[in-house]
Amino acid sequence: MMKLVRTLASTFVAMTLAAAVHAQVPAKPQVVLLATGGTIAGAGASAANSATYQAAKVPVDKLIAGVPELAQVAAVRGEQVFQIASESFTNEHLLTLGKRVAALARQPEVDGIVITHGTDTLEETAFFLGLTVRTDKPVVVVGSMRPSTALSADGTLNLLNAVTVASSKDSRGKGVLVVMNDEIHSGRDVSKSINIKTEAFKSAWGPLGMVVEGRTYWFRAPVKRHTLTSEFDIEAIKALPQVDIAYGYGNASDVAQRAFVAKGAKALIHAGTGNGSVAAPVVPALRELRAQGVQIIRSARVVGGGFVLRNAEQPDDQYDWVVSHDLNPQKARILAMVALANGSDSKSLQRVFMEY
Ligand code: DAS
Repeated sequence: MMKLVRTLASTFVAMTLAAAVHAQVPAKPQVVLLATGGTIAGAGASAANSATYQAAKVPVDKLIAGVPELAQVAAVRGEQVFQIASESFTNEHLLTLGKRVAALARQPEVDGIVITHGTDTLEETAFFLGLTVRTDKPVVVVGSMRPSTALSADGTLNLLNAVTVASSKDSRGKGVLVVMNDEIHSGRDVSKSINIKTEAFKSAWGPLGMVVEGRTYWFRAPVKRHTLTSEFDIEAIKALPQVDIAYGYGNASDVAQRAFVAKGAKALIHAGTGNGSVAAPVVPALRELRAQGVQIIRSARVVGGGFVLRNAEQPDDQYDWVVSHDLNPQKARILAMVALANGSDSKSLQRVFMEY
């Protein structure tokens, strides 16, 4: 009898101690990893292949298994949303991904979301999510410039850093973030600026911070509207309108612009030379297309660090055109699609380009 009492007592003490220890160890953040493909899931024929490889090969569970250190940062579970190279993203892919991110963000037990993504259009997806997903939880988009099979592959550390940022409370409320090469960027500002180096992503106004050895270091916060301060909501978007981009250059004609509209474009982004300049032979076509109800948005092919000034190179007030402010052509396309899906006319479109 005494033996039974002693056994029960020691069991009770052991359970109480375990509960006490468990209570002291804070529960790990719950992070969901949504995999879409890209180089971070890529594989090359040999370790020497840092730029020749096939993107979108490695499945999400292998991505997670490839970085055991993730488990020290967060409880990570994966979903394979797509398995594609990101140059092939469509508007439908954006909507599907955005709705999944929003659904996960609404789940109380989810603390952060990481999206692995090809680097080619990563900046477009990150901006789109920042405009349309109503959450202050960290949403972090991450990719890599080298496949996991290459010497000095960058994907594993990028993924660990992305989960670290997604697990950090101080990442909340900063909009959708992009983590690449130890830097934390705003999804709005960042662009792939170099096509073949690991230091490929630059923000026109600089990164927001850095993540180094498991810690985040912040130096600034976004001032433009995003996520919870956005008037746009992914749940209200049924479809995104066709918006196309036409480059400006010497000897340019209006063939592309007319062809885009003939195929259903509802807005044209002019990737102009200099300050969004429009070549003389192209102006009449843009004015004609505007009169047909197509929105005309002047952006610039010039890489970041400035902005297109309204009524400077063209009489935008007279023509009822819009300027993209500091947004490059590919970012301007994303914002134009979201704003038009929300019913913006040219007046509200210009307001939107100044506020987001
Ligand atoms: N093709 C590129 C893409 O999927 C590969 C990459 O850099 O991620 O965006």
